Amino acid sequence: MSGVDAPTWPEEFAARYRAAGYWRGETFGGLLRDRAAEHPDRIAIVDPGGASGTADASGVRRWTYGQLDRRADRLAAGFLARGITKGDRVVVQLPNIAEFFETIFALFRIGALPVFALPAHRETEIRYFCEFTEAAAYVIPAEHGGFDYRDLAAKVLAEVPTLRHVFVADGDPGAFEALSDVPAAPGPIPHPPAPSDLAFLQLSGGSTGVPKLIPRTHDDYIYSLRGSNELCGVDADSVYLVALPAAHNFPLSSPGSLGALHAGARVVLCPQPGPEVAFPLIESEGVTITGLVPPLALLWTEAAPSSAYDLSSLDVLLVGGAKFSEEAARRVGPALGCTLQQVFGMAEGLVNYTRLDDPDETIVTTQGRPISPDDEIRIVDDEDEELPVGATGHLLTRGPYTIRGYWRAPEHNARSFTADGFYRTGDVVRLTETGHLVVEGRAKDQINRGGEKIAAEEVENHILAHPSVHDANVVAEPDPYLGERTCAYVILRAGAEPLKPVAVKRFVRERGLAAYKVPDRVEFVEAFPQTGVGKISKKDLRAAASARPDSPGRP
Ligand code: OOB
Repeated sequence: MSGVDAPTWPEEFAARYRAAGYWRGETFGGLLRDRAAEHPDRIAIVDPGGASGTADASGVRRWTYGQLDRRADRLAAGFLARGITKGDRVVVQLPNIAEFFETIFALFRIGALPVFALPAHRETEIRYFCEFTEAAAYVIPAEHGGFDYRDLAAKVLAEVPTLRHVFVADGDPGAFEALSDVPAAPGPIPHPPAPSDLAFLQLSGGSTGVPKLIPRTHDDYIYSLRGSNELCGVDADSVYLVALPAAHNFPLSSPGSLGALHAGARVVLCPQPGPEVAFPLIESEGVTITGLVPPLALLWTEAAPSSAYDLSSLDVLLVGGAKFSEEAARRVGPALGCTLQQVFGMAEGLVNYTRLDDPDETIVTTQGRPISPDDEIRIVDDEDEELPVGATGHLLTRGPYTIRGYWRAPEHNARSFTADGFYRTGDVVRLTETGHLVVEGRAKDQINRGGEKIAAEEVENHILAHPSVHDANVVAEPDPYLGERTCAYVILRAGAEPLKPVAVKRFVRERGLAAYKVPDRVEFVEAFPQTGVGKISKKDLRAAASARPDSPGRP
């Protein structure tokens, strides 16, 4: 991997990770080729949506490993013919449809880098991803969830000079090119990526004004897949249900769809994560494993006992992305008849799992332990001093699949990584006697809204753009379903027209921000609480939000 766009592992670490057998010199293009050669006729992808192309009588599309491999080859040739080459960035914003996999494997093969946007992102985020990465292309569905992505693409295309292509993967392409028109006869790939090259850019949850981009290599990510498969019991007979948005790191790699494809297993795409859509698919496709954020795990747990569907194929339910309460965790096994596996991971790297054979108490009370014996964990105080085992402090980590820096962000990297390369996770944790981590809180200025991460500063900046607003602070408040929701405290300008909360929400939404970032509650105040040295005290604001008499999270 080139050190130009992001810091990489020093050679002594890289050598160690290779010698230990973590980095085995595999690429994503190669792994699909290998699986297709081993068992071309096994089913790789099941897309129940029947979006387009070959569907069986029920509208379900099934692609074998051989078909996925050939489709990726042909699409790779088509991308090359359109001048998309190694190192080019391509913003991929697709829902859970089969074309997501065809697209990313085609890009992996030619060494172009998918930038994993989420379907919820809107103009502000997409324009930023395209501009910042100088993207050459943008891949969208025509419509999804009642939103027309072609309108969004037209705006972004007009604003971002590097953007040369918009490909529409599903539905009427309108003014753009249909992805299905791109494939061409495969030929030699001029500069195939090396295992140490970047494979893609993942998005950080972030705590700053704009999201950071996470550069992951073939070698490091594939190691995390292999390690995850082993710990989650994924093998060629597994059936993984992608219930969360496919591009997110959790359903992508923990062990996720890519872990399943690495194992030669079957990936079933779930268009909606609610029980009414997921449960029938679990029954009809014999799903064995899936991953959910806590609010969805709660819904599934509540729905399962009275469900008419047979969920007995489900062996493992992974829950992560946000803290899963002990009480909720205890209910999963009895309600769903499967093993709960807690996962505490991050797109920057480190992933912790409870082990399938851990005692029940460990499974319900901890967030697991790292994948790798070479995942280094430090728990430190505010001065970076190591704390005694069992004490609660800041989690720092370094290891064979944790990045050494964000992409093109040297100033931010100086703050987010220690001089010796540990990533400052922003999580506040403690270690149990058994070596399991318990997440106790968070030091980063972020709201974790049921697993969806919101950087307070990003939302504050948008509220501050309102002409009547003097100052704004966004904090988390407890929510019984989501765990946390957002509350914006706003000071209006002296003499400004009084505003209603709904006007602030509308203003933020109309600035083209993903809906999950729009504040759940807006409160107008005269002043913000201050710390002893006159800084605004977010701690006091959070306490105020939690203590409101009508706060839904109040016990
Ligand atoms: C996953 O990845 P991201 O990048 O969206 O968010 C990472 C952050 C962590 O730093 C932590 O603050 C929080 O999400 N988090 C948890 C958690 N899992 C993630 N906080 C408490 N308990 C948990 N179990 O969210 C992610 C990536 C891979 C696998 C699973 C989750």
